[in-house]
Amino acid sequence: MSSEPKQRIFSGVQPTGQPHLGNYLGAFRNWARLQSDYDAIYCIVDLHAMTVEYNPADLEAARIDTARVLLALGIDPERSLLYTQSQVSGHAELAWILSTLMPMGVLNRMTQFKDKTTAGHASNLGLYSYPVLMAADILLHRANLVPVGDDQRQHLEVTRDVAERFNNRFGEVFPIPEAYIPETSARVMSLTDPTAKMSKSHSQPKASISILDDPDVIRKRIKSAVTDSDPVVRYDTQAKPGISNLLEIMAACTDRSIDDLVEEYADGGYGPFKMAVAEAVVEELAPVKAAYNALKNGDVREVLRESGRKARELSVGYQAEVYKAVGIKGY
Ligand code: AQP
Repeated sequence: MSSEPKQRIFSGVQPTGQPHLGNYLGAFRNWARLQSDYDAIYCIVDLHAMTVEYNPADLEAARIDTARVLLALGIDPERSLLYTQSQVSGHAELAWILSTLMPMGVLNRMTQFKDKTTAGHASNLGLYSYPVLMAADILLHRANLVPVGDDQRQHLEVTRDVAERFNNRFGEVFPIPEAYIPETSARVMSLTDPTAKMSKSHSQPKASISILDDPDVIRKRIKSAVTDSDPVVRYDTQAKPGISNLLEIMAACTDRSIDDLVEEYADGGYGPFKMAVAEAVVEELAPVKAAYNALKNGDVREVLRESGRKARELSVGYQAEVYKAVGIKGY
């Protein structure tokens, strides 16, 4: 039997609201699945959530609720760490060091910053340097693999880039992490505008499906999802972005191929197809909602406290290695 240590995975979620179907299919489902083969660290990235306007009075409830959703969908604190970013100061400390290696030209190309500022968010320095903090999250824990949705692909490239810059300048400290992005549903789109991604911060409730929505809400949202006027079910993200999105969602929820679904639903009209998609989503999310309700009185804070303590312990040794490499000696 091999005694090779398991590879490390790291990923994060912002406590910015009720997690949605996109978070679940694009990332969280893989977080739960990968736990048995990897040494997994999952983080509720509250410092990232501060890069856009937020209400301090709501942050604690959002952190706890996000943790509860993650536990409900199968993150197992006996096997994986689950804590909040602000519990471990190494994230912010490493972000500072990495920022000294990050060319502004690289950050100027980030589409998320452009999208968010165009959508009306203030263009503050924290939002601009969001990818640097994300790189620090991943590199602090020496992650090899990062399960994320497609929207984080560009930030992962930046993480790899800054890790290489650091290693070239100061010696081999960081493994170069790989993105782990699912083949279907890597970018679940809004139900009201299928050219934009589903996101927690979307102002229209009808645009997304929360992981905890009641079955009837899920059915209504999918029934009213924006599609097109040619009632043939076929996969074409340019001509039929709404139907293509629903096909991806159904493929991910049923583990069937898109071709297989098209063969079954092509000529039956949009109504029956949408009903089938809704039932697939309801079935996929039902166990998560049941587990979430069962956890309502559980002590989520104790999980965060204990994982945070372990993550802090790990990070101290890792950060010492970084400080030594950059020439900062401890006394
Ligand atoms: N639509 C999506 N499809 C697939 N994966 C997605 N992810 C996010 N949206 C989709 C993935 O979910 C993980 C957590 O990301 P996040 O906390 O940044 O989620 P969000 O929904 O994007 O959050 P916000 O607060 O609403 O932010 P913005 O305004 O950026 O959309 C990540 O792995 C992400 O890839």
